[in-house]
Amino acid sequence: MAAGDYEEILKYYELRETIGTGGFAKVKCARHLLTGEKVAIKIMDKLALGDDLPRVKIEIDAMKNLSHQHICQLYHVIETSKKIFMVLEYCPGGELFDYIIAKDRLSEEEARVFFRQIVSAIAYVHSQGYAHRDLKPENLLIDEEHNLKLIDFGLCAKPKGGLDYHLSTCCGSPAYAAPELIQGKAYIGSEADIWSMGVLLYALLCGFLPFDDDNVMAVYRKIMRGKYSIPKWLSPSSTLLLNQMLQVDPKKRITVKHLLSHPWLMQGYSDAIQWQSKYSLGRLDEDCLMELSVFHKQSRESILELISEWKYDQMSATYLLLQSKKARGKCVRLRAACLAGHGSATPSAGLKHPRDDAQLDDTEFTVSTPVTRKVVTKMDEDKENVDPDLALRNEMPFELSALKTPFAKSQVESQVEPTPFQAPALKGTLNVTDENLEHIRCLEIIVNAESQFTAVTPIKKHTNPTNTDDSTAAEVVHERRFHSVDLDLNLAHVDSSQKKRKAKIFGSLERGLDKVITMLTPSKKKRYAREQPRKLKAHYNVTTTQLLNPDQLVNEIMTVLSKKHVEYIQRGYTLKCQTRSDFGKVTMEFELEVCLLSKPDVVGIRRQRLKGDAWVYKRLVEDILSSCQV
Ligand code: H91
Repeated sequence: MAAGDYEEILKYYELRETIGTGGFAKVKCARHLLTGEKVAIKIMDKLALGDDLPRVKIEIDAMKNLSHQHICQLYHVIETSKKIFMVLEYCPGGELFDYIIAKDRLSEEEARVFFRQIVSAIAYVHSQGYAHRDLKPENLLIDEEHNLKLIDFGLCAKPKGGLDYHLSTCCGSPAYAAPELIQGKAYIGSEADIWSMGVLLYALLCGFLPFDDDNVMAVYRKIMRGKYSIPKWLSPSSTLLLNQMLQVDPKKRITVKHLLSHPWLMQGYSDAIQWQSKYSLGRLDEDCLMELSVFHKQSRESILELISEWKYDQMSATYLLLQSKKARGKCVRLRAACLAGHGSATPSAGLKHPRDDAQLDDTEFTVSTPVTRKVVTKMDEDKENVDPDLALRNEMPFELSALKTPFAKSQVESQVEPTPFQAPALKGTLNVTDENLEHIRCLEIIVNAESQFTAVTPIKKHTNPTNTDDSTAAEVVHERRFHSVDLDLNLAHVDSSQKKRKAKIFGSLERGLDKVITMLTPSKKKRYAREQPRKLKAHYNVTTTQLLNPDQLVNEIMTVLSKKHVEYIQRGYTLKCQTRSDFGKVTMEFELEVCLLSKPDVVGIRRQRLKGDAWVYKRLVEDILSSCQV
């Protein structure tokens, strides 16, 4: 990344790791310097956006207009000559998609809790004259309180004459697209959203899609017919609701108004779904106003006036983040973290904030010297021994990290003989079809006397202007056509016992690994602190094992990745993986990280999709993990 492009955003935020990419956007985790709050920043490159630039403007306008408890909050928009940054509410629970697949499927009760929130968000979106047009579990995130937040308004529409007016652009993901939309007919946005919600509800209750095929045209044919299977675990009331939503004729489809008090959604609840926004941008919070007023040494009234403009600038962001802090029971307090040279974030130079000596509520965020932008956090603890400039940017070029990061030891070095392990019920049941898996290349890693591991070839950055992430690009060493393993995890095509076994993959891997007995050489356990994998909390994106040797696990995963021709770059205990299409385009990016979990003390594998189709990712990662003979 060119430093100049990020100058403006770095005045207010400390950027951290990339958490997602897709289209022309990259999403990074970051911390707002004044409040210490975690945020997500969607970064778009204007040049790469080209003709899609107006879409981004529509998305930003929509998000400025929409403020709701189940919609991801926009805090700040920064536009520079080259980039557009959207600062958004951070949702630590990640995508609903990952949550569903980790659990196989949700119980009717849990699905109802989530679906009520989805109906609430969509009823509100429609009430504001918008249609979302890209509803899917990947676009619903889980927040700290386990509530859903709708994201990605890039495809939304606000018909000029109101929501009853017809739209004509066919957009969204094929599997969730309404029949009238794929036929290219004029359609009503809200009706198309209801269909997608039907597909979504089916995915929640079943863990797979109602209309699925490797071939997009076949998916379309299935959608047009509107026939889907009803797994035996679906209750009659769930089946009825799905039927009402998945009506091919949009005029026969249930409306959002009827959903608000639908019997299925009311089971166990006494009130209809509350869709009105609980946030009011009109009435400002006095405590937050006062804190801003003290911090900026301006009257309450002038601060109130500035906030009321809702310019989605640093003032809006600071107010909204303070308010969110307060709502979470944290102290409404701004930090003097960015005193020097940080534009509008700067209170009068040389003057001390009246409460600068006060105890900070958030111990993980301690303020360093005013002249640097560096903020010391818990997350930085594991960065000792690292070039401070790079650690500050949180982006280490691969070459450097290969030299500085102690890598998992090679098979040669680690003498431990892994106990062969058959992933129960999985080995032999997975097939990869040629269509399904793209031709993938492999990056060789060798042992280097000095650095333990480093890449064989000099790592070159891709020159692709759209790839603004410094971290993942690597020169490919050799190419091999991939035809060997067959993967067909499309659950619609297998008999029910197989389906069950396949659907349980993430869970069964854990149980399988439980059986593994490994030895750990004490000398290898901890040579120095940075040889350790990260310690993470149990999360549904983490598969637990009962292994004690993380190095062995990393090596095992690397072997499987090479076998499956998935390109990867090793960074410590993280494997950054990618697949490509026949044409060399990166189709999928994901990370597998070997980590340590406590209580019980086990080794885990964290998985995270960064880019690519969620369901294809699911099948591939299931295949990789089940092939790990650790
Ligand atoms: N997908 C369509 O994976 C593939 C953590 C995480 C935490 C987030 C907050 C906002 C957004 C993403 C977050 C996030 C893209 C966000 C909001 C809007 C938007 C986009 C992202 C991924 C990108 C990373 C996302 C999930 C979706 C995580 N993400 N884990 N907080 O348009 Cl409005 Cl693209």
